[in-house]
Amino acid sequence: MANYRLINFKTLGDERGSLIAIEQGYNTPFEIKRVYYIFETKAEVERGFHAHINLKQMAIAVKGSCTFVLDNGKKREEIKLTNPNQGLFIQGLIWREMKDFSTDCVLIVLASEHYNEGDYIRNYDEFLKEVENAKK
Ligand code: T46
Repeated sequence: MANYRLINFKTLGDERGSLIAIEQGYNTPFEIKRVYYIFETKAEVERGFHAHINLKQMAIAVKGSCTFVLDNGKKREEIKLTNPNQGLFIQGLIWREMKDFSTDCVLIVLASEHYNEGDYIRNYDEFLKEVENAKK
C-alpha cells in the first residue's frame, strides 16, 4: 500500500450548507486515538521536518490551504491541501514538511496513536538510515 495518498470524502449537503463525516474504518483507515489542529500559522512559517516510526495520520485543511512536502528518502512530492473534502493519509517512513499556510488555514490532523516524542525522527540523516534499514 502507498505510504501516502489523498482520500476524497463524500460531502453531504443541502440548502443549509455542507457537512462531512469522518468515520473510523469507513473513510479513515485506522483507529483514531488523537486529534490536533494547527491554526493561526504565521506567514512564511514552515513546520514538520520529521518522520514517524509507527504513526498513521490523516491531515485535512478544513479551512484555507497549506502544502505538504512528502519525502520517502528517494523522491520528494508536494501535495497542496485546499479543500475540506480531501484528507491526506500518511503512514510509514515519510519525511514531512508543511509550508505555504494561508493566514486562515485550519489544519486538522487525526492520529492513530497518543502523542509520543519517541516516535519522531527529527534528523534527516537518521531518517535516511531508517529507510535503508527498513529495506534489509
Ligand atoms: C506531524 C505534523 C503534520 C503535543 O504536545 N501533542 C501533540 O499531539 C502534538 C502534535 C504536538 N505536541 C507538542 C510538541 C511540540 O512541543 O506541540 C509542539 C509542536 O509540535 P511539532 O513541532 O511536532 O509540530 P509540527 O507542526 O512540526 O508537526 C505536527 C505533528 O507533531 C506531527 O506529528 O506529522 O504536525
